[in-house]
Amino acid sequence: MIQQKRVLATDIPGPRSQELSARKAGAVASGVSAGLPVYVEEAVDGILRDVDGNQLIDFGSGIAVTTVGNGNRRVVEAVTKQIADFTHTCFMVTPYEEYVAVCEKLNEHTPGDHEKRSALFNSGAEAVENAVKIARLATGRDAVVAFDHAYHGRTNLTMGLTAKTMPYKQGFGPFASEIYRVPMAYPYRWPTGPEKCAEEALATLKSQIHVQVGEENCAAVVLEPIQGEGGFIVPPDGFLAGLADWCREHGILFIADEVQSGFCRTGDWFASDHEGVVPDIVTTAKGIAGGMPLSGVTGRADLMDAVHGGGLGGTYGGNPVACAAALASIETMEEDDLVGRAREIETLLRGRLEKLAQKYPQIGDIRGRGAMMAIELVEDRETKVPASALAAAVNKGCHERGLVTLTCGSYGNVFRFLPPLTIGDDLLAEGMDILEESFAAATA
Ligand code: PLZ
Repeated sequence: MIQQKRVLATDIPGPRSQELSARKAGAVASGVSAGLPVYVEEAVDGILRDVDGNQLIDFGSGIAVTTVGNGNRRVVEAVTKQIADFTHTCFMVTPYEEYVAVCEKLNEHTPGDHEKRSALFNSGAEAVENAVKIARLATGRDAVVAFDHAYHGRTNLTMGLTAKTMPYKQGFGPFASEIYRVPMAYPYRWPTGPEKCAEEALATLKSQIHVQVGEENCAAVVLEPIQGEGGFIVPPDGFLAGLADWCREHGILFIADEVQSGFCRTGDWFASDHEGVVPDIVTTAKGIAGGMPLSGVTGRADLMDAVHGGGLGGTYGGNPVACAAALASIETMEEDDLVGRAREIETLLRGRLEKLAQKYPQIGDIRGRGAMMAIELVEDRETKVPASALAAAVNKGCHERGLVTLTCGSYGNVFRFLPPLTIGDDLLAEGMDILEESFAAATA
């Protein structure tokens, strides 16, 4: 088993990775690009080992997926056993217990103690798409409200819900109809300042929907309780609760897309828990299954059960191997208190980032919760002009030094931290040292 230690054996990417990149160019569609083209051979917890023998510290978790760590013992054992038992029957043909057990766990851990039902799918986009289908059927309404900076996926409906054109939507239209976009409560960039953000964002949303759509035509509002790809935007206290209240008042369903923010990531089971907000429907994926493809839609029993038999499904949704991985991942989260670990990681990262911000005025904002933290880079703190080139340079610097980092944000100027929750404090601290070195080099 590989040691939890950074190793730089060659330049990054090394010769073997470069060879594979050349092979990729001849075989893989160029629309599928790689942020850090090192080819991984093995990974355990916070370390990825590449084909050149480099060992990189992982601050990305494959975009918030390997929450319980790569090579997690419980996941490996559960998956191995399940593969030996059977790999597939299709739950819609001949069902199996693992699917039911995952739905029970989802019903247990998602916000609220009301009667719930769940359905399983393969990807986050598929979960969001099904949540909208269910909301439309249950309400008999068409319109769906989405937010600036939102990311919900790459299928036609979820592309339409996603805000950013390049690279997600450019050239891929026409998009689905009946999607209405409203401003996101984005404290750092709210025109009149962060204090007024919650109240004014809610007022704008209410008035826009009233005038342009009509509340009675709205099936659902879809929101990431902490926005992911759009820049780790944390809405100000009161916004989610106010939104949920307004939805309830008008019979509009509140769909929380917790695909990125869910499963202990933010120091709660779900980001909605932070303010005690109880969504009508929650979508989950990523961290649920330790790297196996699995997603879920969990909602009020009356809504979920409104759908006719055969109305929901798919060949692979809730595949038994993915379900076995999910049960092992959730058990790990429960038994190893990964909610608590995410909070510890926040303390460590926040402390280091605050120090870094004293040194670099380009760090305009530090935000996030738990192990979902970010810094937003700006040209200067007055104008807040996005420093996208600097973000790219720091990112490249981290990669060259053996740290896997990711950027995000509508302007590409947000640097995000998504380590596996099983990473050690030593690797976290070393990662922050590397970030500091990369900042120094990029601003020199
Ligand atoms: N909802 C909130 O974060 C996926 C996308 C990476 P899928 N985010 C990473 C990329 O560039 O494709 C995501 C998300 C939220 C939905 C999704 C979609 O999940 O499993 O990628 O379909």
